[in-house]
Amino acid sequence: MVFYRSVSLLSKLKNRAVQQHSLSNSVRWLQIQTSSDLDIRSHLKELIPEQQERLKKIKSEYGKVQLGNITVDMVLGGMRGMTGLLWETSLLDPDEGIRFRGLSIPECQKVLPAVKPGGEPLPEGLLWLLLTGKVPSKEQVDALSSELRSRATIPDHVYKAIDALPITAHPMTQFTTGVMALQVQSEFSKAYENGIHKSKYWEPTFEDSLSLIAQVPAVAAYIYRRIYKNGEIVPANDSLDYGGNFAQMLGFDSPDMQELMRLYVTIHSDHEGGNVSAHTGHLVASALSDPYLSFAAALNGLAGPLHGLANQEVLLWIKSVVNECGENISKDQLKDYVWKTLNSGKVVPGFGHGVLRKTDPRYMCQREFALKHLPDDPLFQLVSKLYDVVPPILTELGKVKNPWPNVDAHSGVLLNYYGLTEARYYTVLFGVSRAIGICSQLIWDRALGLPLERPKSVTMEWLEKHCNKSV
Ligand code: NMX
Ligand code: MLT
Repeated sequence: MVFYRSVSLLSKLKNRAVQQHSLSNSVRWLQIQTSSDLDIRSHLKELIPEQQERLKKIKSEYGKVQLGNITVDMVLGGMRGMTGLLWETSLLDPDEGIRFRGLSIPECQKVLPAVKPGGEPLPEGLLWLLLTGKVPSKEQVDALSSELRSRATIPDHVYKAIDALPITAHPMTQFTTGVMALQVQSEFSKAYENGIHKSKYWEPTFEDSLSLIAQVPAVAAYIYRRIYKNGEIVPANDSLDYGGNFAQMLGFDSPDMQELMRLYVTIHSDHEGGNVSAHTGHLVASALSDPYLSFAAALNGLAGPLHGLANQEVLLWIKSVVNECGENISKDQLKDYVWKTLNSGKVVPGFGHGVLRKTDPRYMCQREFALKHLPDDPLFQLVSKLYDVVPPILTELGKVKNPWPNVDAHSGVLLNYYGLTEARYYTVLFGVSRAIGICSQLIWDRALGLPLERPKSVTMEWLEKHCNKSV
């Protein structure tokens, strides 16, 4: 009997292993269920020396290989196209979009464990993937879920720090304040004060990162309930997973909204290293600032309208379209509205990107979610019309490098449909998700011993002199 069970388990594991291999060679697949196999720390302990050796080899063998020429345009143009950062957890292809440790979003939807078959991926599974490069089993994801739950209690002073702000303060200001208040518990900063050896930096960074990831949903939910629901707090439900519980604490218990939150948190988590929030987190952490300080800095970048705040801007803009022209606006009226926005010196929020040159796959998977769950929603139909109307107009402008929609063009109408209608809050949701990507990389920053980030800057005078010499 035991023999048959083992054979069937082995064949199941083999099938999954074959499936994994065909998806990506960069994702390793280990499925031996021992108790330490369920503990993500033991995986990291095993992986770190191997990856340190890999980095050493790259440095010694390829240290002098050129990765491209730096032009004046790049220096003046926000370093676009300049390769300058190491970021292990994800890589962005301009045409294909994001891959998390080698896996595209549709691949993650296929292989990461879900609550029910065919359901949306569990964000804890993505966290496991980002940290280890391996697709976890459901048991490993459950173990990580319960580890996160065990770290999720928020000290009272955090609520007091948030309560000290006026209720009218922007939700992102309240969120960053909450994260800064959590910082007093940092294991890394205590360990540093006590003289920890640099080879051990990753360990308290791991502790801080996991606690931070565990705690941000409760802080974010507190802010939502404080501002919009008269401060009536909804307690956590410990039988739920990370994404489901976050929806629950916000006050939404419908299974579809829980699924949306799982998808939302998974797809917003990481977008390689150069985006404003990830880069800021990485830069600040390179000074050995702890994960709380680094992530709070990252959130301040996310709060900018060209970055994460765009999700708020999109829904407000869509609602202004509806206010002025009604839900059944024609494509011609919509064109006029887009031109009016552009002619008043504003951007069309939710369109364009610093790296992507095609429709963002994060937009596409949200569109698929909408087609499945809310095909007749009038705001979804408006978003679909914008998909037809905006790109040709932006192309006509002649200067926009990517006229296609990004992740923020779609998220608001999905949240709005399930009752989370307060657009000013949306960037906080993005921030909760981004903790997963930024903190995963911070652990690797310390494990790999990455140095202080300090690029060279120059003046206009320096550029003029240098360029005069070169012609
Ligand atoms: N609407 C109007 N103009 C635009 C747009 C847009 N959606 N996108 C780019 N442009 C303009 C841009 O402002 C710039 O104009 P100028 O030369 O007069 O300064 C010109 O086109 C060239 O910009 P690009 O090189 O195409 O884009 P860049 O890499 O500089 O910026 C964004 C990327 C994302 C900041 C830009 O496309 C944008 O402002 N989009 C709207 C805001 C948005 O959706 N941001 C969210 C990005 C995703 N996220 O979550 O972070
Ligand atoms: C992100 O998710 O960070 C945005 O798409 C912006 C970027 O990648 O630059």
